[in-house]
Amino acid sequence: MSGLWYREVFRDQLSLGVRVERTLHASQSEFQRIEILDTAFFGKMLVLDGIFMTSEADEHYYHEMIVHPALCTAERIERVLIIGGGDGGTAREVLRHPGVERCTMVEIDRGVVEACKAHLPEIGREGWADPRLDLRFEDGVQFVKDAPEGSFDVVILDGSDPVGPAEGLFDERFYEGVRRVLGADGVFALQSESPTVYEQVFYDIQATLRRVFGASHPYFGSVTLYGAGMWTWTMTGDPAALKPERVAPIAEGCRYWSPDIHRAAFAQPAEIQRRLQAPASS
Ligand code: SPD
Repeated sequence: MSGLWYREVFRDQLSLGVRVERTLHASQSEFQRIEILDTAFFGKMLVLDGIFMTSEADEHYYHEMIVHPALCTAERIERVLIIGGGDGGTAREVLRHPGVERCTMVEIDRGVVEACKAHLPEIGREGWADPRLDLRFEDGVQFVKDAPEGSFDVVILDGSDPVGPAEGLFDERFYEGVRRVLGADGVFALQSESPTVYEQVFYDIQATLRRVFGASHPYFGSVTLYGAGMWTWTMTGDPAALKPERVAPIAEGCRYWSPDIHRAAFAQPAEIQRRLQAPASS
């Protein structure tokens, strides 16, 4: 055996461990502990406060799924806002859409972006240099409060788990702010956790989106790094509104997302469907 094991622990009940070859970066920012590890299994990976965020080996499952369902269905996509997403993977996928004129990315922690640009450039790639990227180091909750009504077409929330600096991003008032900054047909898409490991968070997100936006469409997939089997994302727009002219320029370059995966991903597991359809689901 060589190297050390790094473990993410879920709810003090379960853990996922990976053997680490080398630590490429470790620092403590104003907000969190930032680590970039080199591993044989996942390649390089980003860890924030002990929570596995993204890895070279499986980042495409997550980033393609948080971006393309919304961007291939929304009525307009010229003005996209990303909250979080400090590794750059979400911005990279957004900027593959030629119809995006400006992608504003609001990341609270400059340290995450700097560490990823220096040690994990394989995630953000050419997105970092795209002139359409407007990168700001600010608190996403405050940014949304201050942004003018109807100033974005799509908002993507690429946050961490609901602990630490990401906690406010799971709050109903924040969702109300997102609704305000979106135009009438705007779409909100977000990572909505594991329905097994973070079961209540998943159902709370659905209930809150329904109250605030009148709709929530969860979709399902898996991301090995998140150690939870099934993973979910959710959007408020109509999943059936796939636009062929949006799909055409990006489909070839996708490793996971495709129109078939898109349609399949919105099929709800029976028990989740029953619970979401129950009158006062929470
Ligand atoms: N359990 C970890 C969930 C992390 C979701 N965000 C990942 C950020 C990747 N850009």
